[in-house]
Amino acid sequence: MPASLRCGRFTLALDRPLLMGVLNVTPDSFSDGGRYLERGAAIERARRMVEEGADIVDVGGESTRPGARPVSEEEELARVLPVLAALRDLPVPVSVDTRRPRVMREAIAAGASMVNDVEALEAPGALEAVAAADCAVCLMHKRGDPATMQDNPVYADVVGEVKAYLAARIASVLAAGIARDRIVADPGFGFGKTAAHNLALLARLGEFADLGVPVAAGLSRKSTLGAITGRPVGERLAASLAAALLAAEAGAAILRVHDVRETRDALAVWLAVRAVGR
Ligand code: HH2
Repeated sequence: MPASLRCGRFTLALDRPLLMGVLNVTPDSFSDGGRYLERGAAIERARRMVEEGADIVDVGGESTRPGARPVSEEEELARVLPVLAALRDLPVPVSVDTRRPRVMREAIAAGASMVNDVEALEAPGALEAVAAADCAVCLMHKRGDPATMQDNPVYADVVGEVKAYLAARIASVLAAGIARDRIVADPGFGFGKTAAHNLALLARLGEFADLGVPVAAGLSRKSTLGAITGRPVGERLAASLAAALLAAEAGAAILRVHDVRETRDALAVWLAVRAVGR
C-alpha cells in the first residue's frame, strides 16, 4: 500500500483518513443541488471547506444521484471550468467528479489535481486522459446508470463482485502507465446497491485493503442512512458522522463528505483514541 497519494503538484500523506469535501455545481444533486450553481457561491464554499479542514475539494458538474438526467458535455464544462480556474491557488488538491474524458482533460488543464470517476475510467479515452497527466484518480464501482441503477440491483456476493471489478480496473489503469501511488478505489455506496448491499460493503470495507491502493468511502447523507434512521436528507448529519467513523475504523483513506467541520471533529476524537491505543 503506498504511504502517500500523488495528486499533481501535491503529495498527500496517508497516515490518517483524508477528508474530501463535496462541492456540487449542479441544480439537482441530492443534498446540495442548486446551492452552489452560482460561481461565487461555489468558490466561497470551497474556501470554507478548506478552512474547516478539507484535504481535497471534489467539484462535480453532473448529478449522479439515482434518477438524475445526464447533462451535456458543454453544460458540464461551463459549470466546472470557471470554478476550477478560480480555485487554482487553493492550498489543497481540487478533484473533478466526472466521467467524460474531455472534461477530465480540460479540468486538469484548468488546475484539477485529481479525477474522481464514478465509471472508473471506462469511457473511451478516459484512461489516456489521466495517463497523460500527473493527477490522482479515484476509481469507483457502480452498477448501471443513474436513471436505472436502483431498479432492483442483484449480486450473488456484493463484496466479492465489487472488489473483483475494482481489482480489474486497477490492473487496466496500471497497464495504461498510471502509477499505483496515483490510484484510489471506491466501492461506490449507493450506486446500483440496496441498503443491505451498502451495509455489507461497509461492514467488510476492511477487505478492500487487499486491492493495494487507498480506499475512499462516500456515505455522507446517502439514502441508506435515511433508511436506517428514517431521516430526510437534511437531517442525516449524525448518521453520516457514524458512517464516516465506521469507514475510518475499517481503514478508509479518504472520506467523501458534505459536512467537513463536523467530520473533522468526529475524526479528531477517533484519532486521539487511536493514538493512545497503539
Ligand atoms: N457519490 C456521489 C458522487 N460522486 N464519488 C465517489 N468517489 N464516491 C461516492 O460515493 C460518490 C462520488 C453522489 O453524491 P453527491 O455528489 O453528493 O450527489 P450527486 O451525485 O447527486 O451530485
